Amino acid sequence: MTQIPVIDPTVTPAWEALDDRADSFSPDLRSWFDADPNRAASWTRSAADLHVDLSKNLIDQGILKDLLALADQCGVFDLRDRMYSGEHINTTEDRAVLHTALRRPSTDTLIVDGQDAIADVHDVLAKVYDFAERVRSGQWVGITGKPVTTVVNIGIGGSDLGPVMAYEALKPFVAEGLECRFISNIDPTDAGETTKDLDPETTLVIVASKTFTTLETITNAKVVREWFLSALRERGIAQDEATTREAIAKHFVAVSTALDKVAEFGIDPNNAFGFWSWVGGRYSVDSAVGTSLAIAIGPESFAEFLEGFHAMDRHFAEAAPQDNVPLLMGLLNVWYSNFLGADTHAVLPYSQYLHRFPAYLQQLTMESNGKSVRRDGCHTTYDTGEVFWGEPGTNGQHAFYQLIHQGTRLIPADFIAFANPTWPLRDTQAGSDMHELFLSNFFAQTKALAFGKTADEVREEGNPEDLVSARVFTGNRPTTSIMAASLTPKILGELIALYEHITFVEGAIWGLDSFDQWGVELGKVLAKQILPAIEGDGEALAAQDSSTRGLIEFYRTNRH
Ligand code: G6Q
Repeated sequence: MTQIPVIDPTVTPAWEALDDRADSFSPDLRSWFDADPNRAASWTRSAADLHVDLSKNLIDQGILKDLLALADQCGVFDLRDRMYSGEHINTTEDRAVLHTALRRPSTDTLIVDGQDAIADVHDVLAKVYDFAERVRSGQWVGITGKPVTTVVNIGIGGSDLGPVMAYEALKPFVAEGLECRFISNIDPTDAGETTKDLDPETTLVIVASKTFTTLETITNAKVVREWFLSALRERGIAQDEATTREAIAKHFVAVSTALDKVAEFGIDPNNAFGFWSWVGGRYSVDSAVGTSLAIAIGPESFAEFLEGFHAMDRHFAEAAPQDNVPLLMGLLNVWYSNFLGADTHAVLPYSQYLHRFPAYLQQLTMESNGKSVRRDGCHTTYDTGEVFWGEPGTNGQHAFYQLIHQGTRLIPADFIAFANPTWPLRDTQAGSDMHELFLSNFFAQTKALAFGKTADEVREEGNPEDLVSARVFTGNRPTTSIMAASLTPKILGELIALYEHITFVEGAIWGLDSFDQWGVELGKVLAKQILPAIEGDGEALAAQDSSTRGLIEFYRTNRH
């Protein structure tokens, strides 16, 4: 098994230096900006096509120097290189971590466990692209000869959050006449609502599951197959075994690493797209798990999406530490979490298309770094894994921004915006460009958070003295502004890879295996054990603790 040196970050000289700095730290963004007219320029970086302004963070050159030393002393660069080269850095599962291989050009070679991973990736990509093209062109038809108009992706967690987020983000690139829907929850509402107005003759179902054993996904897949066949039968279609098999073959495909289980389910393995154990679920949107997206936006746009990831991968691998944006953003998160007491981190996209991006990042960051045991089995003595959360601007401004501006907690926030709108709408009466109204909020919010409003400024506005303190904004609320020209497939790939690598950096500092997810397991096992109690098995009910038993009894009494 690969041995990864584990360093307790708290005993490094850099950690001690940062601790000392934090003790006497009194940030003052107003005076820092006044004293240094170049502050914005000197803290702004480019990463692929992203323009990243770090200047409104609570950081100075001394802190930067210590944070970079911390990365070095914790072995971040060594671990990054091991990841890229295919070493088994997911030590608890003894697996390579190679999402970066999913987006490398076909001319590259990377031998992992005796197999060329890049060649494998491009074989599957070619199959996905060919399939996507056939669906899009109408060459792939259903059992009654009709082309596909709706793709239903059934998956959960990593097999859902990425595809649905990217589909929503790239709606303007979706082919006309095609729609994707997503079923993830085992709450029957999800399958019920998603299929209720669907035409089975024009529906293509993608069952996406790495393991093909996930209860939610397999149950939803069976339920949707049932709906599909009975809807066809009501129309006099698929009445015998042969046509039933043909209907399933034409309307159900799978994405999985377990092709034997796909066949057991009844899906033709020829209609299955594989991936590999070295792709973690939450790092899989750019593998065959993105097949629904590839159909929706087409192979050309999907290839651009992958190019975006790759551009950010190269930046993370090649940019000098002081210019390396994922490294800097990951280190800032460590600074805020471990030295300044931040518990959460907001991600606030000024783009309605990115409305699922915070939810996607919640899985990426919290499933990766929500851990309290290091690779060496020792408990951490420091905090890890901030709570990531957010909503698109400007909606959040009228909801929870109050707490970010004037609350007692430190909440570092990433603001994301694009120079060009997809919808160039105007308020003709006021003569204003809507996108400019929108972006004025983006610029205003980070300014207000950084610089606040002093008591004297409040007084100068003519406010009565007894209201002054309530209207003061302390400022010094840290933000990072990320901008790009437009939200394209390539830019989306860059953004996702940026956060993948930020997550990597934090996990590496904290000594965690960011690529396992044992915390997901316990609930899965217990749910299976509890089901008989719900179904009426007295012995299983008696075996429960008193609270769980009481809740199940309430359920059994009230279920009609
Ligand atoms: C992601 C996790 C988890 C996983 C789901 C679905 O990193 O492993 O969210 O993606 O549990 O698993 P399957 O794809 O195997 O159904």
